[in-house]
Amino acid sequence: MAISRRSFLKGIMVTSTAGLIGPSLLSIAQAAGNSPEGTWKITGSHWGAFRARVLGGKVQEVKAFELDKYPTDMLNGIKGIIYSPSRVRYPMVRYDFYLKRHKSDTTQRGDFRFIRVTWDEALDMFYEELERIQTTYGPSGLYAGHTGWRATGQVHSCGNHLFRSMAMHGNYVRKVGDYSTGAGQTIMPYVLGTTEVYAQGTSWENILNESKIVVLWAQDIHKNLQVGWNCETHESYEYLEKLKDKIAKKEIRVISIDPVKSKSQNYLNCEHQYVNPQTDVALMLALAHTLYTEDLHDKEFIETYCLGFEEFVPYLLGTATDKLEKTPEWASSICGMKAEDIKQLARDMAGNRTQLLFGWCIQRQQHGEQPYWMGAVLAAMLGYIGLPGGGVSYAHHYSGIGVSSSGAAGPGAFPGIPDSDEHIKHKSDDFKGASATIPVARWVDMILNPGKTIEANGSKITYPDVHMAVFSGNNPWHHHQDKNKMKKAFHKLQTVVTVDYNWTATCRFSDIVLPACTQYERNDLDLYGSYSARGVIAMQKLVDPLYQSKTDFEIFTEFSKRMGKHREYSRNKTEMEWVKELYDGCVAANKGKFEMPEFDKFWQDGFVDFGKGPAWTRQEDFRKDPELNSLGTPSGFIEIFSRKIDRFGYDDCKGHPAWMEKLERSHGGPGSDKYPVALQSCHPDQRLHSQMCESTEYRETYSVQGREPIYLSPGDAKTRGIKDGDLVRVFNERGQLLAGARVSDNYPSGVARIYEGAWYGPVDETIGSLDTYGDPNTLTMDVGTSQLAQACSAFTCLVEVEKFKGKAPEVTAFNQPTGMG
Ligand SMILES: Nc1nc2c(c(=O)[nH]1)N[C@H]1C(S)=C(S)[C@@H](COP(=O)(O)OP(=O)(O)OC[C@H]3O[C@@H](n4cnc5c(=O)[nH]c(N)nc54)[C@H](O)[C@@H]3O)O[C@H]1N2
Ligand SMILES: Nc1nc2c(c(=O)[nH]1)N[C@H]1C(S)=C(S)[C@@H](COP(=O)(O)OP(=O)(O)OC[C@H]3O[C@@H](n4cnc5c(=O)[nH]c(N)nc54)[C@H](O)[C@@H]3O)O[C@H]1N2
Ligand SMILES: [Mo]
Repeated sequence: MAISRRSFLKGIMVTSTAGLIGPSLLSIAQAAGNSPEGTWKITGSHWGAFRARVLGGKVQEVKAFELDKYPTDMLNGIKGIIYSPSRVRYPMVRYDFYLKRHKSDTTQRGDFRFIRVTWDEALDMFYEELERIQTTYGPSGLYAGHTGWRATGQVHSCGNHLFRSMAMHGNYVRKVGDYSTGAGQTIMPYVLGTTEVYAQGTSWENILNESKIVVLWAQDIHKNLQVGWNCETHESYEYLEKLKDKIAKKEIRVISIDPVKSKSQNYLNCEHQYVNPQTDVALMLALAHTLYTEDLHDKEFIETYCLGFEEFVPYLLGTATDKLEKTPEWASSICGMKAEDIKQLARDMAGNRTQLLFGWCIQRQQHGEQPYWMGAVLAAMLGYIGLPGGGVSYAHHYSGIGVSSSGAAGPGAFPGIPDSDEHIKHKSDDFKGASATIPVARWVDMILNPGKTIEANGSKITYPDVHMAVFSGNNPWHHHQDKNKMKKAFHKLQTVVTVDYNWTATCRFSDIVLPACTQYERNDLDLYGSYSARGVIAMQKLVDPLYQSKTDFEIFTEFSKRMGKHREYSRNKTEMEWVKELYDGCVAANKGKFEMPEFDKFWQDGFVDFGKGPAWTRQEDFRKDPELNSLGTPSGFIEIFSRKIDRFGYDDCKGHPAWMEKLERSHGGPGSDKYPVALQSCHPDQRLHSQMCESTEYRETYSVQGREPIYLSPGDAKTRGIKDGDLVRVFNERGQLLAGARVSDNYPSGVARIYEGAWYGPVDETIGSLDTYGDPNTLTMDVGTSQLAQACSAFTCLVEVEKFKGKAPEVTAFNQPTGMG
C-alpha cells in the first residue's frame, strides 16, 4: 500500500518546521502519496471494511479488507452508490411548495417537479417552517423521531445530527421500537427478561461442539449476515463453513423450517421442513402437544425455571375455553406438515440437544409476538436452555451475533441530544394531551388519524396532530407498508423535509430535499464487528463531496447558525477533531485492558485489533443459579403464562402463546380465494434494504427487464402462463406493481417473494398508480402485529400475479426530478 499523503507530510513535519514546506516539498509529498495507480485508502461500511484505490479524485477500485475472509459480493455495488445517477446534487424544493409554502397543493406531492435553490435558501426555508410549526402547534406538530440504516460512522451518525439539532430547536414527536424486531423486542422481556433480539447469543463454537440438532427457523443466516449494524467482519461465515462440513459428515442435523428453500439451506445442504406461511405457531403447539402427551418434556426444567405451565396445558389439550386440542392432526391442516412428521420432529428434538435459531421475519407478521413466545415455551419444554448448544436464540443472523465478544469498548458517538437545556430555543413540552412517543410502525396511521387512541404494551397512545415531518438516514417510502395509504397521509402534511444523498421515494414525496454526501466523502471511525467488538476501523474520506452535497455534520452545523447556536452544536470542533476525540475516548475506556496506538498511528494503519473473546453460552448463569441470576421477567423465571400481559385483556395477545387466524393467509386461509399467493418481502441478498438499489451496474446483475425480480414457483408460473424473464403485474386491493418473473424451484406453490428495498417508482403521484420498478410495500398491509407491540406486519400479505400485456411504462424509480428552474 502506498504511504498516504497525510502520513508523508507528517513525517516531514517532524524533521522540519511547517514554514519550510514550500511548494516543491509539497509536490514531492503529493508524488509519493499518489503513485501512478493512485492512493489506497481504507474505510468501513455495513457491508464490511474495504480498501479503495483513488485516482484523479475518483474511486477506481474497491477490494475487501485483508482481515475479512468472507467479504460480501455487495462490495461490487459500492462504486455505483457514489456515482449513482440518482444522487441529490443540489438543495431542491418541490415546485408548488416553493410557490405557496405550507399552503401548497399537497396532492401534487410525488409529481417530482422540483426547483433548485441555494443552500442558504433551503436552510432558511427549513428553519422558518420549524419556527412556524413550533409557534403555531407546539411540539405535537412535528414528527422527527424516525430512524433507519444510516451509514456507519460515529461522527457523522446522521440520525444523531438530526435529533440533536431538532431538539436544540424544540420538542417533537418520537417513536419507540423498530421495523426489524418490533414484536419480538416487546414480547420477550415478559418471557425471557430481555429483548433477546439484540442480545449476544451462544457462541458458534459451543453450537458446533455440542448441538445435535440445529433448527433454522425462518432463518436465512447465510444471506443476512452479509451486513452488520457497525462495520461487519463476516467472521460468522467461518462457523457456517464448519457447520456445512459437520452436516456433510452427519455429525450434526440442521433443519430449515421455512416455506422456501433458503440461500442458507442451499449453501449448507441441510434438511428442509416446509411450513405454510404464517402458521408456525400451530406447528409449535403441535410439537408441544407431542412432547406433553408422549411425556417427553423436561418436567424438572419447567418446575425449576418456569412459571405458568399449568395455565398453558389446558389450552394445549383443548380443555380450556376454546375446546380445541392442538394435536399434530389439527396443526397439519393449517401448517401443511404431515402429522406423523410433526410427532417425529418432536421426538428427535427431545432426544437430542437442540438449538433453535429464529430469524426475525416470522415476528414481522400479524400476531408476530406469538411465534417468539411459543418458541421459548417449546425450548423450555425441551429443557436445553442454558446448556451449550441448546436452547433458543432470536438473532444469530444479525450483525455477527454468535461470534464471541472481545469485551472491548467501542468508540462513542456524536451526541444525539443537546448539551444543555440552555441550548434549547422552544422549551415547551406541551403535547396537548397527545402522546409524545408512538410505536414506530403506526406513524402513518398517526398522521391520518389525529386524536385516535390505540393500545400499546399496556398503555393508551393518543395520536398527536402532526403537520410537519423531517427524515434523515432512513427511507420511509421504502420501509413502510401500503404506499397508497402513505400517499393519503402525506396529503395531510404541510411540510416534509428529507436529508439524503439519493433521490429516494422519500425525497420524491418531500418538499425540501437537502443533499447529504455519502459516507465515502467524509472522515469518520466505527466499531469493527458489532457484537464481536473486534476492533476499530478508520473511515478515511475517499473523495470530496460530490456536486453540492455536504456532510450531515456540516448541514446541521449550518442549520444551527439560524439559532445562533452553531458553536454549541459542533462544540466548536471540526470533523477531524471529532474523529480524534471519539478515538481518544475509546483509548481511555479501554485503558489497562486493550492496547491501542496513538491516534495518528491508528489513522495511518486504519485499524486496531482487539482480538477474539472467549466462547459463551446464553442463559448459562440462569441455569446454574436461577435465584442469584434471575431473569428480568416480573417473576425472574421464564414466563409461559404472563400475568401482566393477561391483565392487559387483549384479544390478540393473551396471557399465554396461542394460535390466531390472520387477516390474510395463503393455503386456504382468509382472502386466499381471491389472492392466492403469499408475498414474502424478505431482506435482499444483494442490497441493504433500499441502499445499493441505485447502483446501476450492480442492479443489472439481478434485475429482469430492468425491473425487480419476483420469485415464483414453477407451478404458479405455469398456471398463469408466465415464463422466466416475463414482465408481470402483481396486485391486490391495496396496489399494483410491475416486476420481472424469476421462476425457481426454491419456491413452493402459493409463495412468492419480492425483496424489500426495491425502489418505488410510480407512473405518477395519484393514488393507485402502477409502480414501475417493483417495491413490495406497494402491496403490503399497514396493520399492527397486535395491541401489545403494534409492530410491522409486512408478511401478512396476499397477492395475485399475471403476465403483463401491452406496452410497459418506463422505470421512473431512479430518475432525477423534473427541473423547473
Ligand atoms: N415489506 C417489508 N418492509 C420492510 C421490511 C420487510 O422485511 N418487509 N423490513 C423492515 C426493516 S427490518 C427495516 S430495518 C427497514 C429498513 O428501512 P430503512 O432503514 O429506512 O432502509 P434503508 O434503505 O437502509 O434507508 C436508509 C436511508 O438512509 C440514507 N442514508 C444512508 N446514510 C446516510 C447518511 O450518512 N446521511 C443521510 N442523510 N442519509 C443517509 C440512505 O440513502 C437511505 O435512503 O425496512 C423495513 N421494511
Ligand atoms: N443481505 C442483507 N442482509 C440483511 C439485511 C439486508 O437488507 N440485506 N437487513 C438486516 C436487517 S435490518 C434485518 S431486520 C434482518 C432481517 O432478518 P429476517 O427478518 O430474519 O430475514 P428475512 O430474510 O426477511 O427472512 C428470513 C427467512 O424467513 C422465512 N419466512 C418468511 N415467512 C415465514 C413464515 O411464516 N414461517 C417460516 N418458518 N419462515 C418464514 C423466509 O423464507 C426467509 O428464508 O436482516 C439483516 N440482514
Ligand atoms: Mo431491520
